[in-house]
Amino acid sequence: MKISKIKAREVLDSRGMPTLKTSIILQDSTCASACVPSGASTGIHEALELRDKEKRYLGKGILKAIKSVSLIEKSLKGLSVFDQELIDKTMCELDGTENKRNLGANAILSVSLAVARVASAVAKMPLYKYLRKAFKLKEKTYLLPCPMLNIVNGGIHADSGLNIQEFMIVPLKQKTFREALQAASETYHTLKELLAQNGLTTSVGDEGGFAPKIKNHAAVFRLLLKATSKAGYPNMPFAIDCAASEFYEDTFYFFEGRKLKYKELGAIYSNFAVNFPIISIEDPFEQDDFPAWEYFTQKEGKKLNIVGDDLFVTNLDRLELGIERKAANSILIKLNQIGTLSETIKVIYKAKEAGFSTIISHRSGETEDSFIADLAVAVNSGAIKAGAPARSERLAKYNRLLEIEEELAGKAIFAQNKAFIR
Ligand code: 2PG
Ligand code: MG
Repeated sequence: MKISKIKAREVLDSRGMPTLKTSIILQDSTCASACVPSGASTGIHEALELRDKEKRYLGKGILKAIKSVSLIEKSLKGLSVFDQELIDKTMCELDGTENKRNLGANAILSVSLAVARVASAVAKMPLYKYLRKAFKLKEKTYLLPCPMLNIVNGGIHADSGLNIQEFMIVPLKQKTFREALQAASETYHTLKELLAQNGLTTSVGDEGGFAPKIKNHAAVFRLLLKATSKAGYPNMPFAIDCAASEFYEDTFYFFEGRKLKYKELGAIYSNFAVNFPIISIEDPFEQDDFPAWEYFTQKEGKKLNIVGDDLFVTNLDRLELGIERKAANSILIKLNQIGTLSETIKVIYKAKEAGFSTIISHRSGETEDSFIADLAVAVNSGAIKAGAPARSERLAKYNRLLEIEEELAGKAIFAQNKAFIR
């Protein structure tokens, strides 16, 4: 089935900023669309998100990226939608740069995802099943990913004053995805009550988590412990995303009002992990501070999941460097950090081959698109991170997983402890 038309439009994301929604129309009029997300704590090595840098939308318009899609349309017209890898390669070649700065990774990704979606419609397959077929993935069984839900927002996603960007709960002891989501929701609402009782604000940050003004990180963990216990889930583990590049300058980390060297910061993290049920730490150090990452992975890598987000930016070369240097043991996967579905899948399988765990992730600026839910199931990623169990752009992903779990009844298992097993 061949591509006849590609149409991109400017829509708004969860922060009210422009992003692309792109539709692919086939010769028989079958049509499907995809939206792309947008980050705030972006890594410097990410593929380029093309923005207009003009007056409208405070420079954040994406009309230039829409023009890129028109150029892409000319090269892809007449190609079969089932040739996902050829389509992705054609777009990369048309762009011709390492970081997709000509056409923009946002433009390219919107087409890449819409192609997969329309192809799955033609194949009359759910997207997760189609992705397995299109990329000849070997998995035979299905794993429902364990959700990692960010229920307290800090860093640049909120004005809470906390250095750590995300405090997540990880309901991996539950038996099904549905039960895990229920446990997370009950904990979230219990936390809301506790915050109110303590005179703290219950307004939320960009990813739907609460954003109370608590300067002390340990106090947040204590509140989370209270919330999980009171909600009836006393053994629920936690995870954090430090997004440390945001509080790093000139070899120092500015954390809780102190100026620290990486070993001192590592000791604070280790201490958190002794005192609280933390199982996973994302971006504990700056994106190019390899000595810090190596040191910490050597020290804590047997006990903790150490996740590279800004470190790897879903980029094969960065991941290979990290594997070689033993700089982490887990990778966060974001489609828009690299810009095509084919490249993303390659990175996921490289990580798996190296024994890394994989976490499929949303961005802080999201849309109603639930593509990442299907992607997580297609590749049997043990985990998915899609924000709080609140706000529709976050729930679109979790609700899609509820649907998939139902569809795969008896054929799929919930990841539980397999989420991070290497
Ligand atoms: C992260 C993400 C998503 P952003 O750092 O992991 O939670 O944030 O999209 O702002 O980069
Ligand atoms: Mg991150």
